[in-house]
Amino acid sequence: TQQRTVRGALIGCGFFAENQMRAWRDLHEMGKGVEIVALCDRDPQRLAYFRDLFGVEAAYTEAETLFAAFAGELDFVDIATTTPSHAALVPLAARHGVDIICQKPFAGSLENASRLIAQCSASRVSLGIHENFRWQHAVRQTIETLRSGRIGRPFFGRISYRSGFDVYAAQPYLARAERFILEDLGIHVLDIARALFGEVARLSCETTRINAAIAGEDVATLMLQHDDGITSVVDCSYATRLADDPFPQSLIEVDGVHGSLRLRQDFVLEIHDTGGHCVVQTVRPEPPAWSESPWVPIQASVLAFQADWLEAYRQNRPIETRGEDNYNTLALVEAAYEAAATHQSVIPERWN
Ligand code: NAD
Ligand code: 89Y
Repeated sequence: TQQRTVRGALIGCGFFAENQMRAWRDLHEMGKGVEIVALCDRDPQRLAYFRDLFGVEAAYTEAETLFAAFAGELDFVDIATTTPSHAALVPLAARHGVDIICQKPFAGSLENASRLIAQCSASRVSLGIHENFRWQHAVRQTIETLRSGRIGRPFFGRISYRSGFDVYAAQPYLARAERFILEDLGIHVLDIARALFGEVARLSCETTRINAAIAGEDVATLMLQHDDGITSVVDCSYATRLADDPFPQSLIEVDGVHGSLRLRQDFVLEIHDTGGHCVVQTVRPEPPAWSESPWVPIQASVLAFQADWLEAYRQNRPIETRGEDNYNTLALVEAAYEAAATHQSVIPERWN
């Protein structure tokens, strides 16, 4: 039987949303039954650019107008705007009864996040956060190998993201943000830490700024103590000069009681056992036709995240990175800023 087409609207036609639109179009062309039928951006030039690029005629500069025009005709909204708009757009979508995907960093504060999660729940709409790094193929393979039990119970982990890539060119707001690497990028790496090792009981963090031309911190080093007794180190930098810059790869080490995992640069996953043997797997992402270097792992993960969201929608199951789950990742970011300011370890808040 033919499955019903799931109809969505995109709000925010900026730099990153282009990936999201291309991924929705791929899913449509794969016969997955999903379509973006309306667009919104408060900037008429960005709106016109997306309308022409993706051939979506219904285009609005105000989200209210879009929802009024499509009353009862939308299944979901994909909110791809930056954080300050979430507090107004999420309740607006919830009031119109549509399921919601919202970009990270969600909501801007734990208080806002908590309120928006409650409003979505009261309106009986799902809230999924576009947290795609745990959907990067190499990261996912590492998570699944660990979860398979192949190296036994883990006791140590390190997730390392060090680059000197000029992220400010495409995302100039990052150079102006008082909070930079932890909120923009560390949030993803901390989410990978949760996906690998579970919730965090306490953490410590030190930060610094190397690039004098930006407002926030561009280096952060954290130590996390997880509920299950695992210790992990998360380290992030956008000030690291390397001839073979790994942007945007996260490199991962996990030591378990029966072996170790090493996710090396360029998509090599090593699985070491207790006998001194090592199996080497290539975990390179399948590049979408529209992907371009060096963004391929992220672009492929956008497609993987949205494919999972669509499957979850059809199966009526929650996605991994639903609002309540993402609250605990946001809480790690908040705790990290507090730990860096006080030089004390901090117990992160947790969704109850
Ligand atoms: P951007 O500034 O290029 O795009 C945002 C767009 O939203 C702009 O065109 C702006 O006009 C529009 N907008 C803002 N508020 C609006 C409102 N109330 N109504 C309608 N339109 C509105 O930003 P970007 O670089 O595309 O980033 C967007 C978000 O995506 C950020 O939160 C960023 O952190 C996130 N991001 C995620 C990833 C990832 O891998 N998940 C990667 C890059 C960026
Ligand atoms: O905004 C960031 C993200 O979410 O992934 C990488 C990025 O584009 C720059 O740090």
